[in-house]
Amino acid sequence: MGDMDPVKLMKQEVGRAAAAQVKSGSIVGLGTGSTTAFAIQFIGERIAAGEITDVVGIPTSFQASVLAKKHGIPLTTLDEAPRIDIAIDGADEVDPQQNLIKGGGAAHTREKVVDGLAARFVVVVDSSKLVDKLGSTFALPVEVLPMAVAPVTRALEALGGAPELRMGVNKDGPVITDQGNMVLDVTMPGIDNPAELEKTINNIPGVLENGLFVGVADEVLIGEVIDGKASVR
Ligand code: ABF
Repeated sequence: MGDMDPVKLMKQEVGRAAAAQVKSGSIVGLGTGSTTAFAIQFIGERIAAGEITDVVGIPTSFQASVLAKKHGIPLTTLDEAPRIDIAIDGADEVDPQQNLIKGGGAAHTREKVVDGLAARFVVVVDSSKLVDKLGSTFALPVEVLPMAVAPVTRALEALGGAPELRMGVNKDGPVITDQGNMVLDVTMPGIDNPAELEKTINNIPGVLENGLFVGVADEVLIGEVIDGKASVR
């Protein structure tokens, strides 16, 4: 396996497998995160090699836009695109029903728009993201209007959550999303009914979107390393 870190190898292989599903003429939802970054790279390589043509991307974040431009994928918008044929995106947790927690990259609001519109939403994860119950390893991200952080915090606590304002890399200030909002990461002991919780949280005034993606994924590609070799299932 050479000296490449096994997690990076998993992400690379699962990104390659997702990119292989993109057909000529497709409108592709481009997700956010380090695993999807490989899928974007490999889509770009397939375009450059002439393997696929007439592919355009719809980005889910400024990060996805920058990567798409770097790898030569033309971009369009939801105003222009009549449809989205396939969306490729990462996740922070995947349960046995293929429900997801997303938002580790603070991009889940635009991701849910794009991933939800896609005819086919393909999730790319390494095997460490698989859980029996959502919320068991990853706090649920909730995008919140800055003026409403305090009341939303109280409402999430009333639901049994333990919300924390997501701070930036330098820890001096909060993360600001592409929409100019803040993120509360809510530790929830195992989520029993993600469909109900997703609706309840989005009904709290001041909440833009939460990271529960219930019944959205069509396929989950799982990268793993077996006997030193990366494989995808
Ligand atoms: C993004 O990808 C986020 O929703 C999710 O948190 C993240 C996963 O990142 P990575 O692939 O880097 O683990 O879609």
